[in-house]
Order: sequence, then C-alpha cells, then structure tokens
Amino acid sequence: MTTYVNTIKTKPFDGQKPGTSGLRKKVTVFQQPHYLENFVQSIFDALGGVAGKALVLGGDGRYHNRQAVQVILKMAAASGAAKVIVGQGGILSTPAASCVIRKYQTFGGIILSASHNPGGPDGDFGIKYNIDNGGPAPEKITDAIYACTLSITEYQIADAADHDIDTVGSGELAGMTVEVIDSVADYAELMQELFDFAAIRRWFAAGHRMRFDGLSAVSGPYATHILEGLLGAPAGTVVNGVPLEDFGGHHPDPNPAHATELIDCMNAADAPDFGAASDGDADRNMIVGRNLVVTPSDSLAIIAANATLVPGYARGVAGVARSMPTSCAVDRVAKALGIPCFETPTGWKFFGNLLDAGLATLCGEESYGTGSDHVREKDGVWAVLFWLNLLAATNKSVTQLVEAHWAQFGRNYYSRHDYEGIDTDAANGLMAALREKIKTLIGTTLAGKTVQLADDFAYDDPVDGSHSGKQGVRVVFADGSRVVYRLSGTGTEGATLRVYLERFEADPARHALDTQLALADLIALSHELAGIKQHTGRETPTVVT
Ligand code: G16
Repeated sequence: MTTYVNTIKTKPFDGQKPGTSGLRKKVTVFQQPHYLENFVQSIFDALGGVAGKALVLGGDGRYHNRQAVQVILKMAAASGAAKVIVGQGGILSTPAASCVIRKYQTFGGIILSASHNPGGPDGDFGIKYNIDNGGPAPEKITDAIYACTLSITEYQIADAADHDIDTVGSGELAGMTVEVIDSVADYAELMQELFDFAAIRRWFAAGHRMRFDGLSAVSGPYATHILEGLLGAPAGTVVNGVPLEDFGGHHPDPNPAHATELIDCMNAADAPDFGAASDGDADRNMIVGRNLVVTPSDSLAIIAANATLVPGYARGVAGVARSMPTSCAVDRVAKALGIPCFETPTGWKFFGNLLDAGLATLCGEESYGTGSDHVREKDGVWAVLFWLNLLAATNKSVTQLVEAHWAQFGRNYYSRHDYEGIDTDAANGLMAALREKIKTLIGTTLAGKTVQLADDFAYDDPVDGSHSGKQGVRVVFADGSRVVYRLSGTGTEGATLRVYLERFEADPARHALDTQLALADLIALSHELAGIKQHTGRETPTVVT
C-alpha cells in the first residue's frame, strides 16, 4: 500500500507555552485549524523526531479526545514512528499512561487531558508529553517544545482513514503499528503487586462500605474494575463511574468545593466508612472519612508514617518529597523516620529525578496529588488503595488514623484560598509588588508574628543541577506558620491567585478547631500583606479548600 504524507504549511500560534502540566486551552482554541497539529509537530521536532520509536497515546475521554487521537496517530505515522500503543477508545488515565510507558519501555507518550478543568465543547482540552521514565517532560524539554512552536512552518500528516481505536488488538496505519490495549489491565496488574488485595477483600467482606466518586471522568473504569471487580466491593460503590465527554457537567476536581455530592454523603447519618474521589484524568485524589476531609498534605504524611504496613512499601521509604506550598506535615514524619524530605516547586515533573534516583519513594502535593515511585505521575486510584490497605491493616477508621497521627506528630492546620479568573495584569502586578515588599520583611513583625524567612522560592534539582526560579513567594514566621502566594499554571481564563495558609499546632487539646478559624489571623494577614483587594478588587476567594 502506498502511504501518502501530506506536508501542510502553517504559521506559529501565540501562547503554546506548556504550563504546570502541558498545554491547556479552551476546546475552541484546540479546534482551530492547525492548532493541535502545530503543537504535536513541535513535540516531535523538540525530541529530534520520532522515526522508528514507540509511543503511548491516550487521554481522559473528554470532548475532542477521539478527534485528537486520530490526528496524532496520523502525524506519528507521517513522522515514521514504528508503533503507537493506544488505550481502547482513546482512554488512558494519566497514571495508567505512565504505567504503560514504563512497562513497555516506550520512547515516551502523549497524554490528552486538561486534568481537573471542566470538559465539553465549551470546556478545556489539554496535551502533554511524558518521557521514557513515564513522567511529565522536564522543563528543558517543554522549553524546547515551546521554542519549536514559535518557529514552525509546516507539519506532516499521513493521508489515511481513521483507525479503529475501539477494538483491542494490533493493526496498521500508514505503515505504523497501532496497538489498541485494554485501558485498565496493565494498571490493575501493577496495583495488585503493591497492595494487600486479600486484606482489602476481607475488609469489604466484613461489611465495611465505601463510596468512590468518579465525577463522570476517567477514574471510573479503573475504580470499578479494581474495587467492585477485584476487591469485591458491592456494586454501586463506584458512583459517576462512566467517563462522559463533558463529565456530566461535573467539575472533575476532587475537593470539598467541587465534589459536594460525596461530601454530603460522608456527612450524612448513614455515611459509609470511607469516601474518595478522583479528577478528570485520575491522577488526583480526595480522601474522606465520616465528617472528615483529610487534607492532601495530611494524607501524604499519614501514608509516609504508615507505609511499611503496605506490602509494596514494606521495605521502607527512602525519602519523601512535597511541593513547596504543601504543608510541612510530612517533614515531621521524615524527621522521625530519619529520612530526607525534599521541597520542590509545584508540578509533578519536579519529582521525576528524585524518584528515578531513588532519593524519594513517596511524593505529594497540596493540590490533591499523591504518588510513589511505582509510576512517574501522581495517582488517584493508587492513593485510594493505599488508604484502603491502611484501613484493612489497622482495622481503624479514617478519623482514628488521622487523630492518632496528629496526636503523635502535631497538626498542621492548612487551607488554600483561590482567587480565580482575575485580570492577568492585576495578578502580575500583585506578585511584582509582593516580590519588592519581601526584600525588607525579614525580622519585621506582622500581626504579632516575626518574619523569619521571606523569599521567592527557587529550586536547584539535586540530581541534574537544573535551576527553577520564581516558584512562589513564601513568608515564614518564627512560630513556623506560613503564607505562600503563587499564580496557577493550569488555568485557561485570566489568572488564578493561590494563597496557601499553614499553622502548626502541637497541643492535642487544640486539634479539633475549625480550620478557617484556626487560620483566621493568617488569612487576614495574607490580605493585608499582598493588597489582594487593592490589586484585584476581590475581598473573598472563589474557592477555599
Ligand atoms: C497539575 C500539576 C500539579 C500541580 C497542579 C496545580 O496537576 O501536575 O503538580 O500541583 O497542576 O498547579 P497550579 O497550582 O499551577 O494550577 P493536574 O492534576 O492539573 O495535572
């Protein structure tokens, strides 16, 4: 069969700079002629071509996923790729894609997702490249991709019919092998290697109940197969478990502000023992007990403190890592265990080197992300299984585990206040003014607290020495409390200011306070320090988690 490759003339688009996690834009932006193609060609060019290579391809099933898969298959074929492994129906959760890249040792993979951002024709779409370790491309690669988007003049695409991506099996598209795989199987196999499935099965068999909310996004098939299939949880344990192109109107962000059905259920008199939710692409997780939402920072700390109860981590934890704005709860665990704790910029890509080098075993972020060295992405279903394994191994409730942890290590009260959709210039102005202000803050007293450290966080990767600056302004007080400010790198409308607030409380008698009340002084201070109202016109955040 003769294969035709069309070379299409094109021009650069503005703004194809990957953010915290790939390129995320409105679906309508991606639907412009050549927009997706330019970015995909730029990925291939930045990698020095993909001729003869194998790639993984899949996404969270959101609107435009299927069309994008066909375009990328044809472009990979035109660029001479040997093989693309695609999730059935174009579906692969982000952690499953990472798992498949590692298992089949491919050159890398392309993941189609805008994660926790809403989907549908008026929602968001996204694309990112993961390297051969299964993790998000590091900055040197995303910078190179961006540079290519600025100078692109043409791209190649095979003149071929759409490939059948719904039937599992091997086929051919314009001379390239296309292997359509079961989206769940490889991932489920990996989970069985890590967790004590027999103990969790017994926990369910004993009558314990859980509710997993897939928010009509991609975690549903994974959770249903593993929880209801392999672990024997009753049918109906997984709700909103079928991925829909518009997520059924859900905002697929597993936090108390967006997963309200789950929170209501867990606060009801007949609440199940355990609640959990995951996001659009199944890399985030929220852990909920009866009347208790576990903060992601606490979840990481509790997982680290109890890791040896879980078979896959019985050997112990080499080190832990958290993003800078994540609370310091895990630092206390690391200190007690005598292991290193790394503080990285926001973005899972910064954990990759630490995991590859064996310096860190567990990683986590305040943005509902937790994971380990089993893949190179954060992993929502993994975190849920980790908690299930802890519940089964200890026979304790979520609340008992959390309270025991606080009693031993102290409680880091923690909250994030988001100001979404603010004017970009105003947001940049606020950060610029703050950067000036912090130059003279150290040693001064604000609301009765002495400023011990005030800086713009910068990170020097201990493995490859790469430097990342301007990663967020932090103001740390002598009593250990902190306020951190940064602009989100994942939004698609205007700017989002994130304010992270943290205060440590050692006294168990004071561990049951309402979080916002416990942080009230810091919240007031955070407004005054940054002049939030003055710069943005906002008096209150749009989302509090
Ligand atoms: C991405 C990154 C995370 C980051 C989060 C929030 O998550 O992978 O590392 O913490 O965005 O980033 P920002 O504060 O810049 O919006 P996801 O789940 O969206 O891929």
